[in-house]
Amino acid sequence: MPEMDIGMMEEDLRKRQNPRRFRHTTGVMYTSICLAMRYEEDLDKASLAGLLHDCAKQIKPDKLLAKCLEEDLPVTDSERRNPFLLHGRVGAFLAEHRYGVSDKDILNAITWHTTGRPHMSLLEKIVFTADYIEPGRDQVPDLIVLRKAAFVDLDQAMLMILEHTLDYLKSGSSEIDPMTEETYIYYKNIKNILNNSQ
Ligand code: DGI
Ligand code: FE
Ligand code: FE
Repeated sequence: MPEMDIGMMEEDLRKRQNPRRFRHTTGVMYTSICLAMRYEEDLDKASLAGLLHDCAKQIKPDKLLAKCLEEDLPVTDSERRNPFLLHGRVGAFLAEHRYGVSDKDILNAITWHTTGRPHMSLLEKIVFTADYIEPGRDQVPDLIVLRKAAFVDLDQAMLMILEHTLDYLKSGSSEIDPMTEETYIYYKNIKNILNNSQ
């Protein structure tokens, strides 16, 4: 396993990603750090997870699927039809085997950053949210409200992001992955339970 510090990983990604994607990558890293400060998550874990979350994004969808089959990584029917969704899973594989990351929470945050999943850890929610609100993101509705919400109530921000994503997917012809839908229902229920108990 290679010995790499985070600075070396950043330099490696700068070479592999186009400038726009690399800017997004560092945007997600710093936004994850900010959220980690707010919610008292480990800053080093947030830096690594944010930096590496899209480390497989530049790989073409057919190659992502091939890599999963080659390495025996799980692939759902929906992912087989929409293999770009696998950039999280392959990203986690590369984080472990190319960059030497062994922390399961970091690897899970990378794996689940696109669809989310029910019962996400704090770090998983931080990376999922940072991916959506980082400073370079545009063309997203309600960004001002969403950015503020992320620093007030992370589960509320999760719900808003999932709502936006589902609206966006329904307005086009993209297939909704069952995990995105499940995650949405999970966070909607969390908010309902909390609201009803107040
Ligand atoms: O990799 P990024 O572009 O930074 O962000 P991401 O990994 O969250 O991917 C965002 C894209 O993924 C966006 O175009 C919406 C899409 N997406 C999220 N959930 C689903 C989905 N696409 C499909 N087909 N199905 C989903 O459930
Ligand atoms: Fe991504
Ligand atoms: Fe991203």
